[in-house]
Amino acid sequence: MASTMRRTKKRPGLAKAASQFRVPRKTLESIYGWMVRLRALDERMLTLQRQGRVGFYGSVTGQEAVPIAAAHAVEATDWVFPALRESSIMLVRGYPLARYVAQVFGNAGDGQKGRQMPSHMAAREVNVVSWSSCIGTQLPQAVGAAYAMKLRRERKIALAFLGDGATSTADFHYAMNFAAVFGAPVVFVCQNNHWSISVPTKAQTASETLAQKAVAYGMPGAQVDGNDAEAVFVAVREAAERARAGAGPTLLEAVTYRIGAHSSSDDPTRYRDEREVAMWRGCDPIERLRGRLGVSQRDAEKAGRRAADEAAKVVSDVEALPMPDAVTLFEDVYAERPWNLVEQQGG
Ligand SMILES: Cc1ncc(C[n+]2csc(CCOP(=O)(O)OP(=O)(O)O)c2C)c(N)n1
Ligand SMILES: [Mg+2]
Repeated sequence: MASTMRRTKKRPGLAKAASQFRVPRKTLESIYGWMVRLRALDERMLTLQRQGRVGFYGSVTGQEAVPIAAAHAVEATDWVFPALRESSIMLVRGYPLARYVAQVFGNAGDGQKGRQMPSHMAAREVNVVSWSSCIGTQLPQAVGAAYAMKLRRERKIALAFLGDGATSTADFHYAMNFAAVFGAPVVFVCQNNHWSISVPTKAQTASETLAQKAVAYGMPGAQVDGNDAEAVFVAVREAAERARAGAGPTLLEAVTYRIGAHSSSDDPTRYRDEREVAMWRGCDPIERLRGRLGVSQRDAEKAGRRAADEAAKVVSDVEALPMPDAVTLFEDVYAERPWNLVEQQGG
């Protein structure tokens, strides 16, 4: 029996901030600023949803370090395949906040013309692919895109996000397998936020960690503290550079916690213990980076207020926009519009 088992060369380890990359202070300050802005935006948008002004919203409260630090760790030309909580990478890449917020309203300011579910932002201009609500489907798509980049010798990578729940999908399996076998330049970042709606991670897998799943596929895997922005930056940067250099994929497990509800349609008080939430509030990633940077409480509050004002201003501007023009219904599907659509459109 032992002869059929091979000893694995690579063991998942904990990526530490003190690695070969020193994260410049300016980068950490930028990460901090974006995390503060994202938290304020989420608070504003969730309030709007509760007031019935937008239909749905998914916040990332408590998990800001992962998307924001990852966005800083890769090149803007790398392609991002988000799971549920990484749309903010678009903002870091320069996508206008008003256009981003308009997506939630689905109005005339929305680059997606009101066609996607609220909170499912995407834009080709910033290399962020549209995400689908179907868990895990982005993973084989990311691997396929990454493999194409390799064949074209582009030296670009795909950054593919997933939640802990997505590790139970078939898509996860064949994405991981294909990526390792074909050496696709992809970095998988699994946000283990301890819950898949009401299913806790321990009921999701019998593996000790999610990172160790990488070993079986033959790629490096590492667990990283997902509430430590600096550690996330280092881990993603290292994995991205390895992929870029032709050394293949990596699975990172960012251990974090979803402080809020799964989405605006969820009530987590029905399935989880508030003491657990309180414990994780004490590991807040923004507070952590504030301490690391030595930002005073007063300056932090000022930055929070500035971010809240910015979110409120953008929301009031965007909410005043009309619905998308009905004629946009006819756009983007056909290169040459068939006669019956031309007729319906009114010539
Ligand atoms: C294939 C599939 N199964 C089930 C669902 C319903 N569903 C939506 S979100 C979700 C939980 C996802 O959890 P996780 O991957 O941990 O991401 P998180 O929401 O925690 O960020 C589930 C089960 C779905 N959308 N798609
Ligand atoms: Mg989860």
